[in-house]
Amino acid sequence: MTSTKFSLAELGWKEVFEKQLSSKDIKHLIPARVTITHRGHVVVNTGHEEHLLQIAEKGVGSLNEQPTVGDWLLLDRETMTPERVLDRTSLLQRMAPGQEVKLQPIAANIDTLFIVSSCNEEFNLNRIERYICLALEAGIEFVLVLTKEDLTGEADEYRRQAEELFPDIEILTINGKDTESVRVLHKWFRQGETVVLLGSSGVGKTTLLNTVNGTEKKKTGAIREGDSKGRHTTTTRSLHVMPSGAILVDVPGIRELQLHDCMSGINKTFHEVARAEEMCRFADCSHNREPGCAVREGLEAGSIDPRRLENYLKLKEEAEKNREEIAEKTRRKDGKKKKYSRKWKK
Ligand SMILES: Nc1nc2c(ncn2[C@@H]2O[C@H](COP(=O)(O)OP(=O)(O)OP(=O)(O)O)[C@@H](O)[C@H]2O)c(=O)[nH]1
Ligand SMILES: [Mg+2]
Ligand SMILES: [Zn+2]
Repeated sequence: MTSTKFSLAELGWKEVFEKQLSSKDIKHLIPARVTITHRGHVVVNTGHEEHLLQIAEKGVGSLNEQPTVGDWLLLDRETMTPERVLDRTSLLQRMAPGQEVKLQPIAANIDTLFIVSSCNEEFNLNRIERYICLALEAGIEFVLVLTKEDLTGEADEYRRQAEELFPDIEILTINGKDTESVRVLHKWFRQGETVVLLGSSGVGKTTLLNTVNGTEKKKTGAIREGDSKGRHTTTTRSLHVMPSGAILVDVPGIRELQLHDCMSGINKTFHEVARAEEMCRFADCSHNREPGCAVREGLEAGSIDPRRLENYLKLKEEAEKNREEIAEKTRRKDGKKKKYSRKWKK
């Protein structure tokens, strides 16, 4: 973000945040929005100035939550140390990649998710469904943005396939490098509203941001020839106020979006499968040989797509497994804490 000054409203401040401040808070604390997250520290903007804050990576330090891009923090007026993360209007999170069982916040206080995918081999219906689950779980609007339409004669075919994913799904095919072409996105660029761009590396998230912004400030990278896989050009999450007044959040490419505790999002995304499943005679129906299996009937009648059924079952299992693992870890941690506090009391 540049040094331009903003009002809090321009940074996305809303009444729901204002309401969380007591009169004592207003006297001693000032709000600031997280605009950049690095390992171990974040950059926040108060509207007047930017501050670099150290955030303990293990545990949350003195804060009630680990802040992520888009979060609103309250800072001590005198020392500028963060005191509190305000309750979020929405939170996008996933299982952190790697061996350790933990959650990773992606972005907070988001109004719209742009699921960015491109009109080439990267396009994958199963993957797009993961992002839809994430948006519906968080209760935010989503739009499917298909980039690189200029590189293919088959943009309409990609669009046609994606139309099957959700009733009235908004799909935009664009050339992210072209100012005219990205104009269709402006409908979602409302003053003070925050849009996050998520998708695999190389699909053109930063390019889109630059075109909308009318600058070439942020680095974009050429993708490797042959496999259409990006090089992970963007390495930090960052929040940008656009000339239109909208706020765009750019995130490094996501290799694997592992869902956590996402049942409501999954049921909404796969509404036809979930509805059929409810009508199966047995509550624990495996949809194989049981009599009165509405899912199998749906498959035979053609009202359920076998690909969607398979992805639904896979995501459900994954989200449930991750939920259990996180819950187990939290129990273990709480157990440890209790043990220590007991020792302390003796
Ligand atoms: N022809 C064409 N090229 C595009 C389009 N969108 C992006 N590109 C190119 O694709 C490459 C990757 O774009 P980036 O914007 O860096 O991709 P990204 O999604 O930000 O990637 P990460 O930061 O790694 O997540 C760059 O060479 C862009 O110029 C498009 O719509 N049409
Ligand atoms: Mg990028
Ligand atoms: Zn069944």
